[in-house]
Amino acid sequence: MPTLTIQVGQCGNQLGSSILSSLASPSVPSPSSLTPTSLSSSASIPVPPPPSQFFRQTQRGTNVARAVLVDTEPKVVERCLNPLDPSAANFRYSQNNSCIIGAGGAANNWARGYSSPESVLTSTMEKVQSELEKSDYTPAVHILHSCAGGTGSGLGCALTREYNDEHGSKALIFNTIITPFETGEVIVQDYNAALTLSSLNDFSDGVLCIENEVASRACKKLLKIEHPGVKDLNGLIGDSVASIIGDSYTDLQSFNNAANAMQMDDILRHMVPNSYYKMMSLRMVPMMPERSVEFTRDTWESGVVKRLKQMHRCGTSLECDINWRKEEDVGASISNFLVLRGDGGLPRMGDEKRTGILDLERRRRATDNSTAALPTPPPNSKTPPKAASAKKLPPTSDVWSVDCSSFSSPNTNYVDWNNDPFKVTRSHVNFKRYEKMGGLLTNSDSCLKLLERVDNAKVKFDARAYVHQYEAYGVGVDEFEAAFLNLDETRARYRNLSK
Ligand SMILES: Nc1nc2c(ncn2[C@@H]2O[C@H](COP(=O)(O)OP(=O)(O)OP(=O)(O)O)[C@@H](O)[C@H]2O)c(=O)[nH]1
Ligand SMILES: [Mg+2]
Repeated sequence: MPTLTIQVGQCGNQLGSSILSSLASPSVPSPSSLTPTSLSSSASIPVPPPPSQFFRQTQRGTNVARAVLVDTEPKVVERCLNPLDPSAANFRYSQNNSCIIGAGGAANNWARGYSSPESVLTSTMEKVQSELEKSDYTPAVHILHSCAGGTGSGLGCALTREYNDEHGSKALIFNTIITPFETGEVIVQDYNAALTLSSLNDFSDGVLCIENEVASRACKKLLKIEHPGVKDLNGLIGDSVASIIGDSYTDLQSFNNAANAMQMDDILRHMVPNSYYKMMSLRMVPMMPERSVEFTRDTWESGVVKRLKQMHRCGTSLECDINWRKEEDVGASISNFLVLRGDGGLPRMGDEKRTGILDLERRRRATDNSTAALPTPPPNSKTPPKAASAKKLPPTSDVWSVDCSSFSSPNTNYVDWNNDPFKVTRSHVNFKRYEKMGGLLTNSDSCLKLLERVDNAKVKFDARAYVHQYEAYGVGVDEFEAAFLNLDETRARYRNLSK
């Protein structure tokens, strides 16, 4: 079943491009997925196609995103449609699927984006409809936008409402939103964020909130990028989201058929069993500089899964903030969805038994000029080349049998009204260059920190600061008060989870 991506505003379009590019990246099938014939043959290792959920393939094999691009200014959409270096792109958008409405943006005003003329919504929904007609089912929709600007937040919410009105009975809506840095960006960002969250509470089926602040910290602390730019943030966020929504399976038997892959609808149904609780957060392990990936060996239970569990336990988004002394979950969870990708590993240097695979891999990379050379530590790398270490290596394990019971009840603190709070899916296709990786989607009271930021908006609102700018587009005192009430109720519900 397909998933339609709708990218709205600057952030939505740039981020959508990164997520789709990550989904379309050639992954490395792990050794266990190779048959003896393919190991001994001189053919290169087959690279699995990108998930058909998100792409159509043309007869010439080009991946075309099932996506609609929307903005109120042309620059970003045009860059998505016509990348600077088309030969480096691993997918493309359909030129007909873009809607550039107006010319000057929505001036960081949620109300201006939300109250876009009917014709704007109609022309966007026509593009959506024409994409829907290319598939047999009404797809789930993934809507991407920031919640600080005017177009992504306001128009993104209006499109969510519109899709819900037209297709809500048949299809689910998943919003991925970017929350702004806590200070120093748009002066009315807290208003825009509050109005966005409240509106999505009403019309979306699930909201994944990603904080720019956290992404930036991850780039600095884990990817060792001194001054991360938007491209760095999007690369990291794109990988994290793709690690969750890309094809994964409940067991090895279902792996052979792409139709069995976990779909966006399945993820939403699992994550949001009760429509009063729609907010999700995301974690990914490992995050490390590209140059270090090749030299790192990890384990499953005592590595990837244990670190994700401890991050979940202490409510932190990044591994560098783990507190290993915490022995119990700090809060209560409604649901968790864990995705494990990879296997016992790409061949290790000097592993005689795997030389055949190593040769194949070397040959494959030699013909793939978009990938790095074979393992040789970069001259100034500060990361110790763990892979080349002569120390005892962990035994090769199999992703299909990794024990994830630390996420099951009672090892994790779940609400007692959800009978099926934990799901794990897997794939032995490696995610990009990671030998083993895990992504974790969580619906828990960890969203409270974000909801507390709404208080900043209330302080401004009490002084009626900038409210007239919103009134000019039909969002006045009553609408603000209704939004704050909506979010106060959401906050109270999440708070009560731990009581
Ligand atoms: N992670 C990430 N954040 C972005 C990106 N572009 C903008 N932002 C954030 O998004 C917010 C601004 O929203 P934009 O998406 O630029 O605004 P817009 O939706 O185009 O709306 P207007 O320009 O006001 O019409 C700020 O918090 C930025 O930090 C991006 O590519 N990636
Ligand atoms: Mg803009």
